[in-house]
Amino acid sequence: MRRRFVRALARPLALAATAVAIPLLSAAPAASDVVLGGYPVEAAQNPWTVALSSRDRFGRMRSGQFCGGVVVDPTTVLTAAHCMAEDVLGAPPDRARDLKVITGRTDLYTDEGREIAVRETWVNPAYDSGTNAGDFAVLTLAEPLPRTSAIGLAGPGDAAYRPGTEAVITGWGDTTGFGAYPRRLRAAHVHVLADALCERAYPGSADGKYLSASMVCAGDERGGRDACQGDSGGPLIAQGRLIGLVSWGSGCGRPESPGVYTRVSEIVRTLGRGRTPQGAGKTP
Ligand code: 4AZ
Repeated sequence: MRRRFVRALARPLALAATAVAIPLLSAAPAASDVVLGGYPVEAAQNPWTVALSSRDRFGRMRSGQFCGGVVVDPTTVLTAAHCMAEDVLGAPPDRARDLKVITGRTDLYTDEGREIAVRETWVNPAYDSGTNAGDFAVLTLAEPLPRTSAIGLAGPGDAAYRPGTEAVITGWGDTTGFGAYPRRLRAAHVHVLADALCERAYPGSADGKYLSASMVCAGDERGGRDACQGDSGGPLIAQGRLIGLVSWGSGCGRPESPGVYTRVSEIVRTLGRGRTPQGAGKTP
């Protein structure tokens, strides 16, 4: 997944213009369904969904967007640990000088909303890039966002994890699996899937290994609706609570390869043990 993600880095630069001028959507069978299977939404209606930006690394065109994030407290954003990798940022996160969080910007080609500097980054030291377990990081913002932008976190045993629960993902990621990065924020409806489905799909390979203690399986059993490159770190929300962060998967939108999300209840458990900077992990 990290390799795929890194491959995706060059693509937004090369294809952002193409994606708009000649929608690759028309070339992709699953396109009408898509994040993959999605539909356009407004940032104002999803104030907890933020874009992570580095124009130095990803260019100016799409505001430098390269990952998603979730506001969980006025000064705290959760994202994926793999978004903070040195091969993504070009430097350790504390030296990625132009790393910003963008809020309230539906269309990445505009300057609407706010760009906020990241004061501190904390990457889960237990993140395992082999299995992808523990794929989360905590960003502390230099300026606070309104409390109403934050979403509550699912804790251990939360009913929203029951398989079959409806959930929604949001992001500016690839809408086709072929590098069509949209200008505007999109959402897609998926379902929480049984751990057994992901255990079967991901018993352990170069992509990762599904571990139910720290990951959530979600998608569409028929395929089509899924998160994809560029959505990483963004939210999986069910019953009004954050249950997952977009993390990995094999391809995008394939029925036999569901999306894998970092299990938020496990983040809560980890942060609750006081392994993070001050403020991180508090439920809003
Ligand atoms: C990625 O590489 C990625 N289909 C994110 C989500 C999924 C696959 C890959 C899930 O960032």
